[in-house]
Amino acid sequence: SGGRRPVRFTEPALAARAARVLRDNDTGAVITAAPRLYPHMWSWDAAFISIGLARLDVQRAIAELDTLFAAQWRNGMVPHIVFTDDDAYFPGPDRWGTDVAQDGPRDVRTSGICQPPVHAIAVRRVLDIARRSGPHDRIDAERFARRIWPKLYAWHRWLVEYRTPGSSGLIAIVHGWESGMDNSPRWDVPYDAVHPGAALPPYVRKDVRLVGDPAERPTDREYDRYLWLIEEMRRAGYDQRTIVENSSFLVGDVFITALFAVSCDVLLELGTEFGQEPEQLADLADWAAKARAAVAGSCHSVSGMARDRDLRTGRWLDTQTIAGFSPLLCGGAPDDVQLKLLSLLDSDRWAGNPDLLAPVPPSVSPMRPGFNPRQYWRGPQWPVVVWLFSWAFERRGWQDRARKLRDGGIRLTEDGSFGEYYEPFTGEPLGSTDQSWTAAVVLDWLC
Ligand code: 9YW
Repeated sequence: SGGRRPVRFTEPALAARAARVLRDNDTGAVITAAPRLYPHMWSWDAAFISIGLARLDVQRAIAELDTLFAAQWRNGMVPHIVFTDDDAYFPGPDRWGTDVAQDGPRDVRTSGICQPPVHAIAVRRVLDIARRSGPHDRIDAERFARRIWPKLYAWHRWLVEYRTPGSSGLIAIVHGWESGMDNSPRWDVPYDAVHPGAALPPYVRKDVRLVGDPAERPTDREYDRYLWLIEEMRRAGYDQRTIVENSSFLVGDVFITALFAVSCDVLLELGTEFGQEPEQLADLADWAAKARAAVAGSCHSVSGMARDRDLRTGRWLDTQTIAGFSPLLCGGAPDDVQLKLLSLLDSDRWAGNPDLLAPVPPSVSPMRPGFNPRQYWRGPQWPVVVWLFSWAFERRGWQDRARKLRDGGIRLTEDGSFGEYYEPFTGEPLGSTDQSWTAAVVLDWLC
């Protein structure tokens, strides 16, 4: 390490390397999230991975999403991890113990929580790529989109049915892992109220041995809380209503809510094209509108930044992180708020900070106290988050902004390491290397 980046690959060489990462991480059954650190299928990783795969092999992209949705719970939840039989990751299936769940899938073992709903976005992207790549791919991808649509609808309905408690309209998470931004300072206040009981079974972490420096990962104190929440869910038999009612962590996640809004839009477009039931299409329009209103309603009156809400205490969470820009993903905020957010994004507090190697937003503002340029979701840049904003900006018709983020994303990743996350000032890759979703979004940018 040492933060030096001697190598800059040309775009064709970078694309070839990205393709190789996806092939090397392919077990034959799934593409693991990362070679050693994450030897299983993660839900939102699989969505991004399928987008990258579509550039190489549409069949393989479809297979990946089919595998994920084969693990969908009978109540509609798409689980955050689908386990392979590798035991190098903790917590594995035995610790989760979801076999007790009434609604769990029968043939595979999974975790008992979910991750951000970006799957409709992936299906749309795979379909668009397949349509351009030839008649066979087009036919296969259209059949696939028709076939997976009801499963996507059931997944979205699960989020509305079980995860919109209270009146904020925000989609609630019951574990920081559900946000995909595990140890983001967004969750510090609600995690302070999680008190691991004496009954927390002992455990040994495996992640800290697999990265260059354990300080790039969450702390042991954080892990105790992560594991305690799993313990609570196990005890509740993974019954959703009980969990949402009693878990010591319940937070309205504004970033997930924004992604949900735009994913509902996309699913509505697909459903309209493929002639799905009018009532279901109406549901999607309704859910999108409500989610969008909830995101707009969370914006701080001075900064304009969107906020999460602690649903146990009813308090807004004011920590300024990348999630504050959620309204830019889904739209719906008043014009003055949107302008404020765009100029904040461009400013030296965020992507315009002159010391950044690549002008893309870090996970936390480099001007914020507590910003840590090397630790996970507390400061580093994550290519996959950059991809989401560039995709959303393109969809919103902001071509120049989309292009700038894409170019910044390439600048960040052109050393060819496909880091899990990056030190924003030096561009040093951190966490895992050869991370599948990083390779996938780079492929999408380059093709
Ligand atoms: C963990 C796989 C996952 C991502 C998450 C990220 C990390 C797993 O890796 O969590 O054990 O720390 O936070 O968003 O899906 O890439």
